[in-house]
Formats: sequence, structure tokens, C-alpha cells
Amino acid sequence: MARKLKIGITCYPTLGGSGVVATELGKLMAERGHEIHFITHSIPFRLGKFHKNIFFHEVEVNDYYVFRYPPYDLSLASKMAQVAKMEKLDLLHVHYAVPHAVCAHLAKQMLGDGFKTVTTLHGTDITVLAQDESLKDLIRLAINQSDAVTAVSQDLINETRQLLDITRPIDLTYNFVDKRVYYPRDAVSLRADYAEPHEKIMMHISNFRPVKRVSDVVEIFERVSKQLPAKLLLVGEGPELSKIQCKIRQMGLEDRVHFLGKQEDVAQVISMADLLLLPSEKESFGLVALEAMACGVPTVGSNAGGIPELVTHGETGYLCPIGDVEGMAGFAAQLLKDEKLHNSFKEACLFRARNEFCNDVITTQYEQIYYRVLGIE
Ligand code: U5P
Repeated sequence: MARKLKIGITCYPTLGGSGVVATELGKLMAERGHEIHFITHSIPFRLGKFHKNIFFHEVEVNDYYVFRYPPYDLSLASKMAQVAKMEKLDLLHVHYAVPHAVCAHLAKQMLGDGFKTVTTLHGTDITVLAQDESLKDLIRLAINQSDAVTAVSQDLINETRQLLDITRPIDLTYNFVDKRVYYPRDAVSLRADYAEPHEKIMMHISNFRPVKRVSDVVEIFERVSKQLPAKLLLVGEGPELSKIQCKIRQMGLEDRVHFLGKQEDVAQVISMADLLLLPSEKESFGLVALEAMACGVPTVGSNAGGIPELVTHGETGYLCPIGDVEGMAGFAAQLLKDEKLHNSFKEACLFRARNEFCNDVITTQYEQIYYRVLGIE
């Protein structure tokens, strides 16, 4: 049996796909007997209950008065090196290239070449930051200096190569969900709080950023609700929320739309839905579509970024070009009107989530990458 590792993990500990996946991965690695050290500015959201193999090291930033901007990146790099030395870490796995991979590179300089780093690209770090010419060279350096680089979709790998002119190998490691948490939950009584038994529930879950095109969600819903009795549940919060509330009032849809705010138990909430809407402009993976899939809920959305790698058009959902609200509404209505079709999509969702994106499969892939960079067979 291969030896147990001591792994440092740095991620954005707040809500958002990359932080969720990094935290879940740490928990799963700890269950496999590895020792996990989170090095972040606050305790990761979703870390949950105590685990004897998980430790948390807080990065404290010195805000000495001469600093116009407190140097978080330098504090993080120093903390990484300090924890690596003190805890005898085998490697550091950082999620997000900027600034985490850059800090890991600095830490490596302090520790010597024997220390290994793995970087996972989650999307925004490449798709947004790499467009900024002033950061391009720095991101390229961080990626090239990592001992292994992974990305959460083939689309993101292609984009990274194209935008940053990167030729080094990048492993494809899809995001995953824990099948012990994400499965179809009993939601009969919860559903009754929001919809009549004959009504269908459509749902959207996001951070309400412009890139999620929540306005399209409302447009799609309005078209569908002209064809069949339906309710829309909106979960999460973010900058576009008040604009969306306003739009819903203007369209006279208030009595058919419910705002649930930020929710922690997404598996329970999503189990109420008959359909998830994800019409994003850009999506490197689309974690909520996977969470929905694992709970037996098909997705209707856009074919942006990595979504087509996750949602199989005509089997586990339907995808249309970005902004094609007519097309998405047509497919959504078709699926919601036909119970037999809906059931077959539900079965296909459960099968695909369990087989392709399950925690066991993806955790093993990451573990193999760790052993590979450490030269352990
Ligand atoms: N999320 C929540 N609660 C919310 C809204 C979102 O836990 O109220 C989670 C989603 O379930 C998903 C992540 O795991 O945040 C968002 O992923 P992404 O859309 O940033 O990829």
C-alpha cells in the first residue's frame, strides 16, 4: 500500500465552486488516511465537522501602516513555507493560479526544489485574469513552475493553452460530488411550501453575477409558465439580485417566483426541483449542474465552456446557444410536459453522476497525480 501523505491545501475558502471542490477534496483525502493542512485566510466554508486528520493554518496579514495594500500574497507564501517545514508536508495543492500558484512557487524557492506543488485551474483565474496583459506572464510562470497542473474541463485546458501559450501537460480532473451527500432526497413536504402538487418547479442556483445571465432564467421561466403550471425558485445571492427582483415585478411574476437566498444544504434544496436552469455566458465546469444531476434533476442551459462535457444534450438535459431563451424554454417545456421523458432523463442523470463524476473516481485521480509528482509508484 502506498504511503500516506501530508498535503497542504490552499483555496479561496468562501462560497464558490473552487472553494467547495477544494474543501471536499481535502475531506475525502483525510478519509483515505492522508493528513490535510488547509492554509487559508479563514476556515473553509463546507469544512463541517471535526476530523482528526484535518488541520487549519490561518494566514494573518500584516497591515502595518506603510502598506497601502496589506501584502496577503507574501504572508500566504511565507505561511506555506513555514507550515511545509514545520509539518513536513509532502506537497502543496493550490486551487486557483492567482495568487495561489504564484505564492506556492515562492514557497518552493524558500524550501528547495524537492518540495512539490500541484495547481488546479478552476476557470476564472484563466478566463478573466489571463486576459489582463499585465498578469499573463506571471500566470504563465506559476503554471509552468508547478509540478503538476490540473483543470476541471477540457474546454478550460484548451482555453489555457490558447490564452497563455502553455504547452506543458495539463491533467483533466473533472469536479465531483460526494454521493453520500448528493442523491435524490425526499422533498415532498418541502415542495408543498412552494408549489401545488400539479405545478412543476424550475430552479436556478448561483452567485447572481452577470455571467450567470439570471435575467435569461426569468425569460425562460416566463415562456414555460405560459405553457404549463410552474414555479421558479431562485437560490443564492449576488450583485444582480435586486435587478432580477425588479424584473420579476415588472413582468408580473412575483406570485410564481420564490427567492430562497443563500442555502447551505444544496442537495436538499435541489431535490425539490424538476429542472435546473443554467444559461450562463461562461462556465468552466458548472458545479450546480452536477449537483442537480446527482440528485436526479436534469439541466436546461447554454452550451458555454465546460457545460457540454457535463450535461449530455438529449440525455441528461438540453443545451442551446448562449442567449437562446426561446430554444431553452422550448426544451424545458417539452421535458416538463412529458413524464416518461422526464423519468428517463432522471435515470440518466443518476447513472452519469455516479459513474463519471463520483467522489471515489476523482479522488483517486488526484491521489495518483500526488504519487506521480512525488515519484511514488
Ligand atoms: N452554493 C451554495 N449555496 C448557495 C448558492 C451556491 O452552496 O446559496 C454552491 C453551489 O451549490 C455550488 C457552488 O457548489 O456554490 C457554486 O459553484 P459555481 O457556480 O461557482 O461553480
